[in-house]
Amino acid sequence: MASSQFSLPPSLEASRIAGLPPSAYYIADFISEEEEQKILEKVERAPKARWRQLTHRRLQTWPSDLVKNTLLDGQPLPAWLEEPIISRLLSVPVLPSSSDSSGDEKEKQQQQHIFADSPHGRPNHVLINEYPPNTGIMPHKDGAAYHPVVCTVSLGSSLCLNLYKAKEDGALDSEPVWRILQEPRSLLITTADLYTEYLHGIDPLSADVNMSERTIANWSLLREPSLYQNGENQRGVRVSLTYRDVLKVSKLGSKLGPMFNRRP
Ligand SMILES: O=C(O)CCC(=O)C(=O)O
Repeated sequence: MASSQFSLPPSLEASRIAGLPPSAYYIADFISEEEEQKILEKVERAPKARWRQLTHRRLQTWPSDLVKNTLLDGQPLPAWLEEPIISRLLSVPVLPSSSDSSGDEKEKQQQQHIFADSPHGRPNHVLINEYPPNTGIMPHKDGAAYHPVVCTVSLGSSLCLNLYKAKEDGALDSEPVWRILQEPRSLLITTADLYTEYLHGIDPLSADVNMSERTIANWSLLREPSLYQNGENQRGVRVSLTYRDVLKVSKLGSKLGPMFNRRP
């Protein structure tokens, strides 16, 4: 049954996408419908200068663009991108706590969240992408600027993310190795090998087709698989929030003052 409330698993392990290389997690109801609406309003009301228009897609970067893979320290993320998403993200341990834990150290490790090993212990950067139907993003890797943990919250509409394996010669198979369906209000986390070894992309389609338990890696974790019983997902406008920890943060931004790297 569809839920308008958020619902978190006891640990990410309970939301692991089976069959994918280590590690990907999918939480269908990461935020509530009300929270989704509030964030969509904030995205929509951002000053025009915040948007960067690409050929088919537009995007916002918060708190600012990277300069040579570096975040110029100066402004924090705005409150509406921090709460509730980041605190909720950090509240879910990666592993379940076991009843026979012996000693504090083991207990501590089990309670660690997904950004525990990242340089800043939390995401410090958010990319907002808007995908009307028939738009997507070319297969790519996210590169060296970020700690290899990517948390994507989807808003507004569902679509499929494709994962590709690059061949030895760098060429790409035209068919993805896996597809992950991202429902509105869901959180997808990809890490480790999925970050470094595989490419991800979104086909520019009006509808995702041929979807089933066999072809969609996270089918068993979907909120409402019954919506896609005919194998199709008609796309609406999907907005994604991609949370990452930028490895290099320069103090230069704060020294030069807020006017330097400020977007409105
Ligand atoms: O919107 C998404 O889910 C993917 C975004 C993405 O791949 C990127 O910004 O690098």
